[in-house]
Amino acid sequence: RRGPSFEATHELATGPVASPPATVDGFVREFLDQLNFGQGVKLSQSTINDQYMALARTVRSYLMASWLETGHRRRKEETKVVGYLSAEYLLGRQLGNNLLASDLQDIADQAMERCGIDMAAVRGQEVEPGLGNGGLGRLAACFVDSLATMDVACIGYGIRYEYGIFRQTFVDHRQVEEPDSWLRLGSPWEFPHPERAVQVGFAGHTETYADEQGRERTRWAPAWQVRGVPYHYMVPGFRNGVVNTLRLWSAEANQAFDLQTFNRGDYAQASRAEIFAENISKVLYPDDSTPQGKELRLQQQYFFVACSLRDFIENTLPRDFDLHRLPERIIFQLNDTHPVIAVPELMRILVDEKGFDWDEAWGITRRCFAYTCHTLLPEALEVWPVELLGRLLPRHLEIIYRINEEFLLEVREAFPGDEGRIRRMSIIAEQPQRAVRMAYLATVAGAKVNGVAELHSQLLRDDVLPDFNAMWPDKFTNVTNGITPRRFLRLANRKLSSLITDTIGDGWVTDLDRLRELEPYANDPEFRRRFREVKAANKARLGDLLQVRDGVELRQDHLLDVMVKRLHEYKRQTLKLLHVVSVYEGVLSGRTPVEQVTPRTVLFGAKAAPGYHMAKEIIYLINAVAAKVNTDPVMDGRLQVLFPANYNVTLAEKVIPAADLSEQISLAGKEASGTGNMKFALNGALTIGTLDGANVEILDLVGEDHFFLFGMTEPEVEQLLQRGYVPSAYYDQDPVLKATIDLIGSGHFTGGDPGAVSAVLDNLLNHDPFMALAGFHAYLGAQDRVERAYADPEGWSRSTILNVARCGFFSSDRSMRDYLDRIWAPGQA
Ligand code: GFP
Repeated sequence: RRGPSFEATHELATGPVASPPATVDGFVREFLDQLNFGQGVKLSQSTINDQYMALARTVRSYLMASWLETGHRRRKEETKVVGYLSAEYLLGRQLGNNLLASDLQDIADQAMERCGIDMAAVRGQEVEPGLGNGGLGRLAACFVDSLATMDVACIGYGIRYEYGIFRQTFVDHRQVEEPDSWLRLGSPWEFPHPERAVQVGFAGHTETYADEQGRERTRWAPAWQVRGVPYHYMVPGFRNGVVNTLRLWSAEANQAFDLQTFNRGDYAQASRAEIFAENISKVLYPDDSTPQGKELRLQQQYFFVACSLRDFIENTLPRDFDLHRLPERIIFQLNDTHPVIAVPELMRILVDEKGFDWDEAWGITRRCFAYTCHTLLPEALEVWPVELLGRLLPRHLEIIYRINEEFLLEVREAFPGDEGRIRRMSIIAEQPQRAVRMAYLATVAGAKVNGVAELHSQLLRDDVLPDFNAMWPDKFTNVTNGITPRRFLRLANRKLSSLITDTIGDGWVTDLDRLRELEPYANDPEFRRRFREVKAANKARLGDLLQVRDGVELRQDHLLDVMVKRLHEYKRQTLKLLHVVSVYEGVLSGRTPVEQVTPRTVLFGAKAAPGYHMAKEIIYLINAVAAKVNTDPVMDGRLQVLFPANYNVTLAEKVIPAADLSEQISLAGKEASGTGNMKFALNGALTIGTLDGANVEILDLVGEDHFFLFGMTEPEVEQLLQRGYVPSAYYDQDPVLKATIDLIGSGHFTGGDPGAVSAVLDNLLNHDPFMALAGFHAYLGAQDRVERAYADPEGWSRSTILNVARCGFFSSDRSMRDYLDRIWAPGQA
């Protein structure tokens, strides 16, 4: 297929596969081979996309030997595997990460230069696979990175959505969603394996029959089937020769189209089956406000776990493997409730297909799953109406009923006569409609259940699943989330990385606790100066990007105050906005002389779920306020509000290293953990935040002097709720809050039209479920402290350095160690 270099660098067929030589020459040769023989173009005629594809494939070929070797070794050693089941992976761009992991960054830079290629432009060509919504999906991506770096056997299982999270644009200040066609130009990182496709059934009926020994058995006769085609992605560890696999499933019709119908000329009808099947993996989280949407979502969930279980049992384990020993070889980690239908699926495989008796199968199943909960919001705990589940997966519903029946017997035995408890704990809810509580099913089946930060795990035990905790206290544990230092420090913040490495060596990249060694340097004026230089350079880099990407100017002399995360009321973007408006209103009304305003740029990044009306109204209001504040001469340019559209991982990598202030201001008891909070602290921003999620642990580690804490604690929130929360009382009593809200309500930001903001204001004044008004006063106080601290650059730098030095705990490598110790430990198999 290729030129002579192929023979020279690869042993064919018999021997191990070797990578091309890691020299600039070797790289150039491989790259040109890929361009010529892979893309079919000469360098002189190649487009940027050709160059990107060829470069990606070149990097791939360097990782290939490690990938094959890792797979081979895992099979030989018969290691226990972590099967991470996640409906989302928010991977970010792959090229930079894979160059970093394979230690080819410098070689690639030189090779491209030699070929006259603009490396930055080539990197910019990559469209990130946005196969996730927010924190949960990004966490999955961090976890698989860490597991590879720690050489833990892991297969990440998920869905290869043809369209990831929508591309956000703003039209007249409002969010408009466009399809994210990330595969339009092809993805060089995926390896389709249609020959490993598996069948997945849906609907139909179940029937009983007598087997050869005369035992009564059940089988499921699905009404229709689709093919799940796996696409493999490399997950390289950091320079350790390990490459794990991410296996994402794509749905295809068994029969592409009906030829007879096609020949009759009815083309639409002929392709119906194809369209129907392919819809399953078409879009990430389709809007589920319609019944059709809900059903599709359940189809997605069952589709990917059925494919994954089948793949592991039939294709990954040795052919003659004794499934009694399954827990020795796999632990399926359920990333939230989306994959929980895997529990009855494994039971179905064991009982119906493999002939296990029920108790035996249940004993195995209970040791093969563990469940991570990521929320505290009751509405985010999935339930599936019995009617829908029974129609789509009739056998699974029967199995769930039986699991529930036997579980409730256990409860009765443990708490005799406590019928109230039995009703509360049932996996089947009776009100408002009969429905399966997926979190309960996961808790019953899971060997362990964990929350994602200390506070969250505690609230999970006390408030969300207290009855289960009473029954099985040992089942519950905590693993505080983490982030990968490779992508979010080493890759995103090259300058800070170099400074750290120059100071303490490079061991921190895989042992983030070593950042502690930076602590003494917080007192070193020269180090502080260099630290500030890094921040300034990152700010300039972000400024350049925003100029090109969004046509806006980032003021380099401003405090950069950042709130990036998905748009949700509980995260309280409105509280941040009220602060902005209050600063503006202060100047406008003459309360504050403009010279007293700390020059500040507030940068928002957020997408609202397409069906979440209030979130979209808040986006509108942010944009409307920005338009006014940014241009009103009264502010003298001292307050800027930027809201670059389409916040994603790629943008995050530029924004986070540039930030001075990190906004983590959710109402206490609502944010399960947060992971953005960790990324900012590790990149030298100070946090203004509440005692919520992992903020609590950040505060513990960095200390109160280096964190701007404000707001109620979770018990205080509860007390206020008990007393009766009346948001309008805060409005009536706090003149600044009143003036702020009145300015918004006057239509000042909306061309004189107060109606345009009434939904948000009504909600705030009359409901305010997340207590933004109650938090306002304390928040403004904390912002005053921010400004005083910022006025002392040496003190501020000292704090930021201490944040970096003390946050090594938040490496996802540590999270993975905790999962291994507390959940996946081989002893529990
Ligand atoms: C969810 C929770 C966060 C948590 C992440 C990861 O994030 O508090 O940090 O999961 O555990 F809300 P989103 O997917 O909702 O952004």
